[in-house]
Amino acid sequence: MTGIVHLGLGNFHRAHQAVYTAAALAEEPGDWGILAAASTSRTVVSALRAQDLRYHVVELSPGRAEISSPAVHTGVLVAAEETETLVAAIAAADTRIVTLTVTEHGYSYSPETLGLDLDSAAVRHDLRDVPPRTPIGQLTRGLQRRARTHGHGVTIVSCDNLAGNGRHTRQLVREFAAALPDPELVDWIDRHVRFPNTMVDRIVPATTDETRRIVAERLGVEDAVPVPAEPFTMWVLEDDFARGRPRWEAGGAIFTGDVGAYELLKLRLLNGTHSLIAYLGLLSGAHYISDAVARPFVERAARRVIAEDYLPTFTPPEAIDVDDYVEQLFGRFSNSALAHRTSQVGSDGSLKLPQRITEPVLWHHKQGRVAGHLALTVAAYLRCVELGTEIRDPALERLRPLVARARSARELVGALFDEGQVFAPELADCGDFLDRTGRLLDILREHGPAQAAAEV
Ligand code: CS2
Repeated sequence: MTGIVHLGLGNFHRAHQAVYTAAALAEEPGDWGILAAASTSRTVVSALRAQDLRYHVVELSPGRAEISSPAVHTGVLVAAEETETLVAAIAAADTRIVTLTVTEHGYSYSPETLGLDLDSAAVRHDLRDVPPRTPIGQLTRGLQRRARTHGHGVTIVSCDNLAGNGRHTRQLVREFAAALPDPELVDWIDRHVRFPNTMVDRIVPATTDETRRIVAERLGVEDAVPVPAEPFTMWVLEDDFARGRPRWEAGGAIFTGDVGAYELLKLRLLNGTHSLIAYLGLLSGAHYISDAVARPFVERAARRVIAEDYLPTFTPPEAIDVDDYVEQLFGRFSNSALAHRTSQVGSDGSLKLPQRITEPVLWHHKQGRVAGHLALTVAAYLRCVELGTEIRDPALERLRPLVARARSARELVGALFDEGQVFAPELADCGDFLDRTGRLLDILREHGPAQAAAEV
């Protein structure tokens, strides 16, 4: 029976929460089947329906592939086409948890204020009495229906790389609810809905023909949508659930009050460093993260951004040995079997970078220091934008005119921070950081990434 509704049926969900839920149910059976919604794409939904909702996770490391098949889905659907079914499922009394992997893009917040982007066409659309298109609209409409029908509480678990993801989701849902003509809804949400913070971690690239080939060769079955993943996996959650949860500990999940420390550890050391590796890799012709980090200048820059710019800015969780964690990270980045594309990690930089670098840049600025490798991260991102490398990014249309207009690298950096609607306005006041970013962009233009990294 369905106990969990999931928004965001991408590879990450299928190699992360689904795997933990399968382990939990194997140890302690319960009504925790997952109904998973893709936002607009039919590809995975049609394939899974044709395969009786079964698929394989292929754990890859050089010379090794371990295959498993988590059988936890009770249904799949396309949110854009079956919105009523989705809202009804979120509202169903049997649904006790709603999980989300909709990426930074899916939360409809303004990058400048982090509040709900009430000016966006999608949010304005969803506030009318119509089938909602945004995940925040779908969630809130589902909650509204719960409040008006049976009134049972529910837990919403964000599994995306946002700082304070539970707290942030709660804020966005409350803001959406407050904008509806329903004066009691915010109060109902406050009393009945929990939003635990979580840290999720597993490198899960896109499916390739090679992934399909491994499954066919090993098991003799055709799986159109297997998921490649690294062996490493981690899930850390606050144990704050309104109506129970699966025994995710069975899959290794950690429940702690200290999720914030894990979140910063991961968002900065893994994700922040990943972005730098991806942009330096793209600028030096590396298609894969493992190829990028194999370049000595990229590895050096990655080690320095961790040691000099990220590590000083937070206190790691007590249970973690940071040196081991960092060594393990480089092992993970170097996993060539994953074929993790630099363009995939480099995509959506306008949404990812603010989550990864804003607080650290401000932290160093307050100490009177410029975080040089964070400046390099932004400069390399801008260089990819101006060269038109193969990254997808919703801000590209907005940024291209700034690129065309700017007469110097420093002017372009100023325009990005002032008018780009990418970073929080406080960053525009970090003049030394902007100067350094401009200087590094100049070096990237004239001498390329290795020279820029050498001159940070
Ligand atoms: C990556 C993440 O694409 C990206 O930005 O940094 O998807 C990363 O692979 C995961 O967060 C790992 O848990």
